[in-house]
Amino acid sequence: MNLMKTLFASAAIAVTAGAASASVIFATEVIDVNRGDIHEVVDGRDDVNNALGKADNVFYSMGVGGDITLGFGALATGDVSVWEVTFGEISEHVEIVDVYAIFEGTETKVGSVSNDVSQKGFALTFSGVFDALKLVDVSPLDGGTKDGFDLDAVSVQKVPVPASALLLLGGIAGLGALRRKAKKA
Ligand SMILES: [Ca+2]
Ligand SMILES: [Ca+2]
Ligand SMILES: [Ca+2]
Repeated sequence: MNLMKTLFASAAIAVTAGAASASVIFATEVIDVNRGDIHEVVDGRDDVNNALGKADNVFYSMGVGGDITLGFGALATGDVSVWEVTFGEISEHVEIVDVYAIFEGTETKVGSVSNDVSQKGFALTFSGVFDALKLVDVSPLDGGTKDGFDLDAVSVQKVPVPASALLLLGGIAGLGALRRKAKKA
């Protein structure tokens, strides 16, 4: 096996291993926010910081048609999990968000999350890499919502190191491992 083939083969192994050991991280910053016109101001539900960190039942009400863009302090990939809070009968307060992954300004739709499945977190599968997530409230006006999607928390998978560095490091480390293996055999 020549050097380049060895590098690519071991880099592929490193990427697979990196994905398997990806760690869950929660939103750390609000990059942008536009609260929807239809909303209430009660009990601190207008505090955007309630959407940061782990799910704690304290939430930010997005307002109908509102959006929020969140950062995670690292490059991220899926799964994307979203927690919502609804008090009372969920079927009487239908609330939905569309979720978009943003990488260097380009948006890709990840999927939609409704409040009937996300009270204990709902995971959307997504394999792309992104540096921010945008959630857009698309709650139906006739669904009984008063202030749109009530966002408690969002988690993603951290991409261990910048992909290019991972490829290079993985290739070098893998080469050493292959050499050691070859000596043993
Ligand atoms: Ca709710
Ligand atoms: Ca609400
Ligand atoms: Ca919260």
